[in-house]
Amino acid sequence: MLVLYFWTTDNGYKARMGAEESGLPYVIRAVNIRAREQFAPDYLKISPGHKIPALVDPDGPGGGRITLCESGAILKYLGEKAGNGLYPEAPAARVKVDQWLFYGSATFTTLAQQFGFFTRRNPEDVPQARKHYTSVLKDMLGTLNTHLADNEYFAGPYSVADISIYPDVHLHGVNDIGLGDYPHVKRWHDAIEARPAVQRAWGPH
Ligand SMILES: N[C@@H](CCC(=O)N[C@@H](CS)C(=O)NCC(=O)O)C(=O)O
Repeated sequence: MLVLYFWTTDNGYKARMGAEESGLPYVIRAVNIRAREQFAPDYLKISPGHKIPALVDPDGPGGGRITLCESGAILKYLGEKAGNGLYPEAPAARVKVDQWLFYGSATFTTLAQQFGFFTRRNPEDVPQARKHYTSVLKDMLGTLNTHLADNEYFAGPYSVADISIYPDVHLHGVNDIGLGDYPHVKRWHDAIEARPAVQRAWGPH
């Protein structure tokens, strides 16, 4: 049985959405990062950079146990293991899924987290940083909106690429900025939000 190390953050929800969409049996182990549980020596063996999410598969490729951190790598692993189209098999289809999967992991979430820090969590108000990251997030939402004007999902059918972008649109786009200026992002967000697997992933754990 897969074990997903999870906490209720954007990256945590990516992995949980991937697990739910995969249809593979899994259990959740909560790692409370506010209580610094990510620094437990046993957990560091799975996630050397003390981050959630992480995944352990006792039945990995070749039948051996594998451990994995980084939400993008976890999404790709789950998609490949599930073989249900979440991560496509055709090399040509993978090219664009990879592009948007990496955009979600490396660009969108990383910068959206800075927005979250300077608008929500930093006890000191730093107006210049707040203004900068608000403008960065709006610019990225504009990029997403332009792409989604001509595409139902980011890279062909619904895939791990969409999952890697969804949580920060849900958390910061919907709640902080609002999607009124980004109608195509709203259409895409609402379609994903309605998926039963996504409802389960964002539900109680
Ligand atoms: N690039 C990583 C980032 C993971 C990450 O930033 N995790 C945060 C929560 S969203 C974390 O565990 N922080 C705790 C820490 O750094 O000690 C991914 O996509 O999984």
